[in-house]
Amino acid sequence: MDFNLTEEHLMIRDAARDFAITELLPGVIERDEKQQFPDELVNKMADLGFMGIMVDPKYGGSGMDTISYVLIMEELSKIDASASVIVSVNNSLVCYGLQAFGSDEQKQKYLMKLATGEYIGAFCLSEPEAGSDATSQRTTAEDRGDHYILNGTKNWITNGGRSDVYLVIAQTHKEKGHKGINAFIVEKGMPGFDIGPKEDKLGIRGSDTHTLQFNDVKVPKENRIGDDGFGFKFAMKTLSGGRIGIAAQALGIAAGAYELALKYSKERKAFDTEIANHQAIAFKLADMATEIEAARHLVMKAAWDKDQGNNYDLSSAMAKLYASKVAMEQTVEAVQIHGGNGFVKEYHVERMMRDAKITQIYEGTSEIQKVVISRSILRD
Ligand code: COS
Repeated sequence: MDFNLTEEHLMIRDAARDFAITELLPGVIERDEKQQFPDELVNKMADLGFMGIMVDPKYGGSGMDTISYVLIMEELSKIDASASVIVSVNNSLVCYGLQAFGSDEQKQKYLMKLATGEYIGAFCLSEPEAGSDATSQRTTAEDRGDHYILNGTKNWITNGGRSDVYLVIAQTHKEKGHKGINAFIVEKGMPGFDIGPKEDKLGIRGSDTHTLQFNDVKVPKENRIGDDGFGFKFAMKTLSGGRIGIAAQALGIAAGAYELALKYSKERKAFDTEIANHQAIAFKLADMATEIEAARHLVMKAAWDKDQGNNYDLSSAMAKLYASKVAMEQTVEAVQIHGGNGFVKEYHVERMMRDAKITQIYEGTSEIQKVVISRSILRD
């Protein structure tokens, strides 16, 4: 067992850290306030290879491993969780989904552009009445021979307005339950595909979240991913990897808030000494450091499992469940350590507290992670 990162991993982590500090930090408060999507910064992240981290270089990707991916996600998320979720969705839900399960033609046509950042991608599973209960898809994809006709609504779609390519899950054979579900590649601009207004959110306000409408959208048969009926398994397998990315995002939010709280507690004085010298604060810092380290181990284990070719359904669910809990609890503590300043935007921790909440909700709520974990341990 080796807990050391390789030279290459350290370089990748440092590159992501430098980028986050020099490029993401300056405008992060303003983007949060104005709900501004970081278009230019996404281009810069693409130049660094962050939009196709794990994609094979023959499809335009960086060819890195999952450990590199979580290192990048942690560093970006320490500063700007809105920017990091754009990276996460593009990498682990869209690029990975196409690389693992797409046809060669689909990879040539779409993955090349997604991995280089020329295109941005979105993953469309959630619906007004099917979020956790993902088999109850109401969006329909009627088989018309050489094409499908899509009808329905998708909710809370990250990168919803900004994407060029959308992976859409829909029901083709209702009577077959989850075995009747398919996944499709839908392009922006296909007739009948409409993007609804942008959501006004509590956190990750710089990311672009929309409702999408499909009204008789004609999708060519070659845009179906995998065999007929593979869509539900496609979604589940892809989401298992996505959960590693969101776990790393949660870890980064927690670690970023902790670093700010640690610095603040060594500067701010009360009762004639720095507040870090008061046990009430020192013990909070001790708990934060310990829980963040535990979360990091779970995130790394899940990433390692994926890189080794092990099953990572359980480890990714555990990593997401725990890291998101730590992110939520420890950002609240970071605000508390900052006292009145913690409630003020320029100190960053209030934004981190708001951003943390979504990590307990998207790509499977904490309750769903417990379903996955409990089923796994009861089955074994
Ligand atoms: N990989 C591959 N196959 C999987 C899988 C996985 N990770 N998880 C489930 N499956 C398969 C099962 O093996 C089963 O196939 P068979 O009938 O051939 O054995 C099929 O999918 C249905 O699984 P199951 O019976 O467990 O489905 P449930 O309806 O009970 O739901 C949960 C399973 C709750 C785990 C699933 O619906 C889920 O993850 N929901 C949350 C979805 C989500 O993350 N939503 C957020 C939107 S994306 S931001």
